[in-house]
Amino acid sequence: MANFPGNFLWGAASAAYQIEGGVKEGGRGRSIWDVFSHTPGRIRNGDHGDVACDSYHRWREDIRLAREMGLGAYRFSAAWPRIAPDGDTAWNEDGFAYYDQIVDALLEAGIEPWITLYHWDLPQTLQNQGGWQNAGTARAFAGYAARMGERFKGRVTHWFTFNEPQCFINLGCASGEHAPGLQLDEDSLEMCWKNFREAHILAAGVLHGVDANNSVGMASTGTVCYPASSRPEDVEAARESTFALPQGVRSFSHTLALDGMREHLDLIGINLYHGVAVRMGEAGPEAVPCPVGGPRTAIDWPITPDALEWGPRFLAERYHLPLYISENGLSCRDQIFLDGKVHDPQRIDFLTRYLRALSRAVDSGADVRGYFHWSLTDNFEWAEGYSQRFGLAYVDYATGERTLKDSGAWYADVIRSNGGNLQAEGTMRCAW
Ligand code: GCO
Repeated sequence: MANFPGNFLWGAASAAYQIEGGVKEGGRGRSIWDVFSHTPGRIRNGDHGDVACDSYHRWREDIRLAREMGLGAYRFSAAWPRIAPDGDTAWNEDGFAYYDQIVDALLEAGIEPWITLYHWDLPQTLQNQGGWQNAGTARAFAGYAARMGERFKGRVTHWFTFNEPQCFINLGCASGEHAPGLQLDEDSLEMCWKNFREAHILAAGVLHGVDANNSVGMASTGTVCYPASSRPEDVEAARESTFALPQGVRSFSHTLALDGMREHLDLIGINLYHGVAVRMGEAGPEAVPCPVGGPRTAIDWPITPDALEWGPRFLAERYHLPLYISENGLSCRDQIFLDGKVHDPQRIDFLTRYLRALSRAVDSGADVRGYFHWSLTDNFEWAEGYSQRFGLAYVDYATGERTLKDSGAWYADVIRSNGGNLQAEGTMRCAW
């Protein structure tokens, strides 16, 4: 059974709007998520990100947690409206200064900062000018990327331009479940895709121009299919279904973001939470439904560890680029127990299964170089508000206090042993 390569990168991830709060501080402009979350009926329970985990003030505590777990890297996003409050070239020094502190503290702690430039918080001013339907947004994004590259040159060398274009275009502009809450027609959606692609290509170009050492990727998502059995025809059915041309705008496919982009990417980030079992039927590939009463997370996503083996394998075969799992994790109904701790055996069990699957992908030769757990702390889960807890650390939203969960201590062991503890019989390591 596998060992992860010696230089395998173990990290955790977050995103600005989900953790920062401080939405009116430090000269930050408004983003589409500020407006959307304050529109009645959009977010569960009327929640919003005005305070969130208050990481705008408590970022030191986040880094302390990261250090305690021994993370090799922390993937976080910069809020574009902190850097460019109106999305134009009126740069906001306070915004840069906020991320300066974080980057410097991470480096001092021996943790690589990996910055996502766009985790969905478009400056509202740019939305008012057409948002992703407007080619000007792509040019503005490239300007922002250039400034970020210059500011962090020599300190940050790993960049994700975009997080999940499949989501911000489909959920944001087609179904309207996410900001900016639009329901555009097919032609307009096509414009969004075109402008996003252009934005990535321009930004990758400027980041490489600023520093030849920069590695530029994208965090992509999509439906991953895995074979329902080891029969070669089921493997073929799963491979085919993972990349089948998407039917209609609601389909989430990696191909939408990654096909044709190879020369503009140094690495691929895969956000992967669950997949679909597929077998070869009489008439072609067919999905095998999840078992009735089968395991599911608190957000009701099925628990399908094999997806973390086959997703990376299929993407490695198709794109031939270094892969990082840029997000994987689950929400649980976490609580503080009477002993003051947060016991989350479901998370440890889930991660053990998924990381064992990932090690099989590595064994098979897929070039997977790192894993970022989603998320470092509990945070604002978009349309679900604060109802879903994905963190390795629990956040008491009333006080802002963070408590490392059992899974956080366990993940520290994963990191220390480079995955060695995943192979132990049974997985439970609970203090109770
Ligand atoms: C996404 C985002 C994250 C989510 C996470 C859990 O994948 O939607 O990248 O911001 O919080 O995936 O849903």
